[in-house]
Amino acid sequence: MSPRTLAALALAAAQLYAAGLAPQATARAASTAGALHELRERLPEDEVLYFLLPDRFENGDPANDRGGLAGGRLQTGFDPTDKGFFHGGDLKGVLQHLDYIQGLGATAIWLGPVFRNQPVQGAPGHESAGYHGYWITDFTHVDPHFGSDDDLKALVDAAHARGMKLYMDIVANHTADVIRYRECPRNDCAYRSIADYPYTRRGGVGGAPINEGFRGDADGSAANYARLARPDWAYTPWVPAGLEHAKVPDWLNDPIWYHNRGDSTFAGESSTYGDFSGLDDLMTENPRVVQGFIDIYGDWIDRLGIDGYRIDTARHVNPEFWQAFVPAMQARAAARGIPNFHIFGEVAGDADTAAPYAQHTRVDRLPAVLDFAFRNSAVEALAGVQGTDVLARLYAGDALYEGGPAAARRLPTFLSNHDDGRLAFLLRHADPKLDDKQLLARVELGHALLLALRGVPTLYAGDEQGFVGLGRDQDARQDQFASQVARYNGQHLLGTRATTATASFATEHPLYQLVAELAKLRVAEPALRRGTQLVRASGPKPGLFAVSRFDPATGRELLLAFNTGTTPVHAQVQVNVDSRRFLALHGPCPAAASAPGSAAIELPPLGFAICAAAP
Ligand SMILES: [Ca+2]
Ligand SMILES: [Ca+2]
Ligand SMILES: [Ca+2]
Repeated sequence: MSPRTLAALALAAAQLYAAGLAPQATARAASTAGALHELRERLPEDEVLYFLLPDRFENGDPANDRGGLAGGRLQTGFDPTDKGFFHGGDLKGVLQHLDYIQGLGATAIWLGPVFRNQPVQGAPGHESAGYHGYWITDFTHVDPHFGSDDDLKALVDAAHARGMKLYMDIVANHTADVIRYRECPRNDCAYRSIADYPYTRRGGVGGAPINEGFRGDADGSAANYARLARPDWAYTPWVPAGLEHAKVPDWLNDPIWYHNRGDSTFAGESSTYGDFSGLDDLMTENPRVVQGFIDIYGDWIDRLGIDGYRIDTARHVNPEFWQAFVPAMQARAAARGIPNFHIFGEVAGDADTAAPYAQHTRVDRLPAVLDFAFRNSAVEALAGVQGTDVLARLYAGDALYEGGPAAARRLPTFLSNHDDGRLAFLLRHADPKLDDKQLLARVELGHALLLALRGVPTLYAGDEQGFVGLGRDQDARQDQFASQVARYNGQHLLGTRATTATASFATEHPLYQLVAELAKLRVAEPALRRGTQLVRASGPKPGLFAVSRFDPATGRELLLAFNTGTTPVHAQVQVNVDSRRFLALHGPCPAAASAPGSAAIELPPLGFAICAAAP
């Protein structure tokens, strides 16, 4: 019996079970309570994540498309023909497609940020909208473009009732761009350093004394920060008329809680103290700011009973903030009956090895970071610009994470995202000669790596429908409901004749089918979720990459073999001497070991196999 048949039978049994209970309200309530109990017990590494931006997923309520605002697109932010504006997707739309998401094998949703945003930002002629959710003004309510707080509660409850978790996407580094500086009418202030513009002088070392007695951020006490009275050490911040109370909670409207040093160059000191393209950079060293965000995000845990937080721009916040914030969120969740609340930070980077990311699990004490090292290594291996040893080096670095390889199993791994582009785009960019069929084969192999290797597989909505994209950022944020963006709709999708001009929720799409098969296999096999991983074969050229993963309870070996090359692989791969026979869970597996401790692996170009060993 193929794993796909097994998974289908299991799903059918679950549906029959649910149908049988449906008429009986008490039984249904018991079933819902059971689903909640079961999901609360699951560990972060047990999940398969599905990441979506609500604006781009499904429009469940056209009445909220303009967010309750009047006027044109520069007032409402709504223009479904422009890739930089709101398109109409919302929380009711996500609710409508929970079957689709669960059918894909996802067990948890990472929802892009849904807090109320400044609808439109940018210099005249360069405006775009807060459809992505990262320009927050009100941290305590859902943006009306996405629906209401009650819609979010309904979505969380519906996900929980079917055993799925929901992770929210949060920001503590910055708010929307509301604060301006008198010195820069075009809102393009260069960064001014602490050495050149100390906190205790007005506008530079020769300026008038201000904030007398402030000892700088080396002293994190409330008493020290109480001496910080004037925010004009580097620039003269001001808030435009009408926006004096744009931010909620109201304390956020005072410039004293911000760095006010101009735009980050993303290097040196400015990486944590500078404004991210004008976004107001919070003074996250200040204990008032720390407590303010503990209150804000603790409250969402209390209100909704959500299952985790993805932290945006985590690397641009000082480590001491996370050292206080993370344990506070974990304690809040534990008190709410959520023992396995997951927290992972976005530490973006180009490196394909662990060190630049792992330091944030040791210094900042973030429990996990998004695994950019996996993404970069996988793209290099799949593009053929590196041998499979890039993957071996990646996993050797698991020792660097706080908690070592066990902690590495909790890193959300991914191939595509909304900022850095989709896998299919990156592979086509690396080799523009690849045709759709060749590209699809590599994207399929990529998803096999994602779903079978260590880490928490994180699917980016639309990849399972063959979305490619024409670049990064807005060009990687195609609509899954019928799009009106000509640039999106002009592109071929992989594995289908459809384009994004029609809705993309086809469960028969080959990528949807493959992901569903492998995600369900992962859920069924503890070795793929919680098992240790041992690299068995890698090399300096494209070709064989093999690992073994071991069931944490029984020690049973699963041999995983991948061919990143375009010629067949014939190789002997080391296995445990007790692994004498093999059952194919996917792809071609040998029936038996060739000799104790060695199995013959045969893979077609870009093929892969998952083989379960038996004595
Ligand atoms: Ca809508
Ligand atoms: Ca600003
Ligand atoms: Ca910052």
